[in-house]
Amino acid sequence: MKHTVLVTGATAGFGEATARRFLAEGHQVIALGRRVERLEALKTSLPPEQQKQLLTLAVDVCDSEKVDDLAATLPIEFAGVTVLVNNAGLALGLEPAQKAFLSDWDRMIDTNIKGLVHMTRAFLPGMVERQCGHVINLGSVAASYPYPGGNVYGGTKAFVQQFSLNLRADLIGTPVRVTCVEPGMCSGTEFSNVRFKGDDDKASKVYSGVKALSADDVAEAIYWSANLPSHMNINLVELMPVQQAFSAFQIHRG
Ligand code: NDP
Ligand code: 8X3
Repeated sequence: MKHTVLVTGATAGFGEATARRFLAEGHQVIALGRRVERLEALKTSLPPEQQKQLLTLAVDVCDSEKVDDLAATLPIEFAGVTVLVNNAGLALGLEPAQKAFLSDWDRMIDTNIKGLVHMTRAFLPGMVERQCGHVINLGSVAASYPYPGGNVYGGTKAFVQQFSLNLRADLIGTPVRVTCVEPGMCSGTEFSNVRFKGDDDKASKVYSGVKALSADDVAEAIYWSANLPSHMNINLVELMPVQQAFSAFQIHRG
């Protein structure tokens, strides 16, 4: 089927790669992000036929009034979203909890939790009414595996995982699907540049010597989940680079 896919955070990283992937396969895409110039650059970089399939909207997912009205204000040819990709999100800082900035914690909670929840609440009723829809949430391996400095970021992604599973419980009896995609280390996006607040040197060192996942790899998992036969629901997709694995518990011996 031809989808109308709304992707939040489509100005960079996974969101942009996901928008491009769906457009290349002939689907319609509504691309959201705050940076208008990036949305314009995405549009002008596309071949003319794909430009017609794309609607760009400068929206901050933390602007709850705008988000709550979004579904009702879409142009008719883009109304009836069939796939909502809740991708906009961020990590800020890697300080231990006792040293972290409350303003960073607030922003992660506002974006990764409240933004995602408001977007979902805005589009879910239409999906249920039309008996067609799929919510794909971007979680993280940080939801399941704690690491030093992950504190609130990991907490927000644990919320995303559990919210996704609970949505499935509520949507039983409808054909609406819910998937949580949980990537591990991924390079080539702005994730670490944002986490380290513009210290690009520190950001690039995170991926030194590792063949990390790419944004296209994650877009592939999203595209796959959305295009399986309609009776199949992928609950969780956890993916990591081969060069990433788990470490042992830390023991502090006094
Ligand atoms: P990027 O920083 O490359 O992209 C984040 C996107 O989110 C940008 O398009 C940004 O656009 C948008 N965004 C951020 N805040 C807002 C907001 N308030 N309103 C609207 N859009 C917003 O990150 P990634 O692509 O790497 O990450 C995407 C998602 O995947 C995030 O949820 C992240 O937590 C998760 N993730 C990332 C991993 C990684 O290693 N990269 C691994 C696992 C999960 P703009 O600034 O224009 O608004
Ligand atoms: C992003 C991956 O390991 O930096 O969610 O938390 S990690």
